[in-house]
Amino acid sequence: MKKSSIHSVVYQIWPRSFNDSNDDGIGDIQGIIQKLDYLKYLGIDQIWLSPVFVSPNKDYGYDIQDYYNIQPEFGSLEDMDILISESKKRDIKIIMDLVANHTSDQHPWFQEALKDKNSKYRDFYFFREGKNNQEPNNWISLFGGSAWTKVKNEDNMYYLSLFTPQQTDLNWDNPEVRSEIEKILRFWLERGISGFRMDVINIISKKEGLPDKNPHKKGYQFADDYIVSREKSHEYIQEMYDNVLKDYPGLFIGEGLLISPEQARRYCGSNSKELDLMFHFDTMLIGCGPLGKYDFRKLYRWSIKEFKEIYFKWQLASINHDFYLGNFLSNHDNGRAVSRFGNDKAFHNVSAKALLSLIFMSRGTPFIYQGEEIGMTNIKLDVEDWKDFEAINDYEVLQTMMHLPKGIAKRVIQKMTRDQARTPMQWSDSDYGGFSNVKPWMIVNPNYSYINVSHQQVDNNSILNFTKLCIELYKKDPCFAFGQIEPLYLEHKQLLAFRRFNESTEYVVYINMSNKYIHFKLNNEYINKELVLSNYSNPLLIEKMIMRPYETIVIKVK
Ligand code: TEU
Ligand code: CA
Repeated sequence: MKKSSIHSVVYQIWPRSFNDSNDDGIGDIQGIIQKLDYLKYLGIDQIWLSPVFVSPNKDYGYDIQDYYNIQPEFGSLEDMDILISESKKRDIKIIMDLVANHTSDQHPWFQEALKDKNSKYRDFYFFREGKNNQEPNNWISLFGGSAWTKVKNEDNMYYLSLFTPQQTDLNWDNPEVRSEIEKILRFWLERGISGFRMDVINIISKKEGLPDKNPHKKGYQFADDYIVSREKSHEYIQEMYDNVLKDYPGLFIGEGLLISPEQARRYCGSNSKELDLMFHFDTMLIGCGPLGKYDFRKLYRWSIKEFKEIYFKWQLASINHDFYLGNFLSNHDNGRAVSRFGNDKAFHNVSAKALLSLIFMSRGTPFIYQGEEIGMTNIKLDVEDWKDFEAINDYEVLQTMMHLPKGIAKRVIQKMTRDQARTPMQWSDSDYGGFSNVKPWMIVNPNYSYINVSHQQVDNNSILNFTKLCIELYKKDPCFAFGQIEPLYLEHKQLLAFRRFNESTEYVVYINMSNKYIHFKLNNEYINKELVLSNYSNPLLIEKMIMRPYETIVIKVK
């Protein structure tokens, strides 16, 4: 376990929408370099860079065609080297995104496999014959529809692609595939990056023989335990650790699709020889039906009670199972946190701050996503504005397979589409939010005129300045990253509260998650203690405590 990397603040950049340096409407690496001073001023320690490798953009970089070169629209290898060295000068580390469950169908390995049935690359992937004029099995793609795509010009032949049909699943059972992945890791680590976020790393192994899931059921089935956290996945990650990761001091984070705390311990517990941190997605799936984010049966209604349950389940599990979590409420796959869990209208400022305070006061490593530090919000996106394959595909699937009327299907997608997270970063109130001098590849949220970095830099009361305070507080005391956590007021319907402590220090955190005034009795001991964080002016610490909508306070008890 690497204490210094875990006790650090990570800022996620989705490069396409971060900053455009050369006026083509697309964010790029030089654009990131231009903003390094801003990131330094914020106080972050590490950048997690969503994929910047050559990609045909079927899944905006998560479909990689060449792992050793940079996407030309983002720049060149030289630009990447400059980014690494300029970041180093500012004491900022770079974590790249390893997408190795699948490659793009344009990757030379896959192209070779298509061209020549006898090529060794055929076994880099899953090519299988269909059964009874149907796909080889009944697995569903995580983006809807069958997980199999028919090979053109070949009879009855399919390949496996658990995401888009252009993201072809790699066969990790093939040792040559694994050594190619290790080569990629070493190449970038030697170039000076300090770690990897590993895309869907817990589904790299698939059940032997690729059998039907729930064969008696009709329709495509989620393969579930046939792909998630199989024993072999652990084996392969351990091999990667032995051969590469253990030689580098950086941070290796796994993206866990449907993981349990017991599995998290195996992936990243303090005795694990696999990774350093894990993300879980339970909070992101709150209010969704059992089929996931486009399962609208619960109408995305969620309660603070459920939110608290998930929160404490994982925070306590991280202690009981001896691992650390990557704590986040936003990323490139989910709508904006303030729009979902806060109130982006009447309480925009305070609710954005309340949510940020939760991320930073939690046990583990805080991750913030570009724009979260200024409280960027969701936007009403028309069908023409959608850029994401998942949104476009699931719009069809919802109508044809789930028989939803068009209007409802549209509302479901609008609410949950990943495009919400991908509108350009709002730097200033000049045209296109200062992201670019030309019309960007994607619509800019019109609220850039008042939600933007330059306004917030000069406003003491801004979300941006609050984020800076949270970062300082988190970094100053390792108690936040590593200390114990004890829930308080578990039964309270609006209040999310807990104690954070170790041998030497102790804090109490109170967050009103609602838009109402709430009341509770404050422990007498805390009344004269130091208030170290608050999102309203003049909070009073009194026994008959009243908290205003989305008020958050942190008291240093010891
Ligand atoms: O996401 C994996 C994942 O779990 C997705 O299915 C996620 O649930 C989905 O985006 C929800 O809408 C990772 C990446 O973060 C995502 O951007 C990629 O599209 C995906 O893997 C495939 O590489
Ligand atoms: Ca550009």
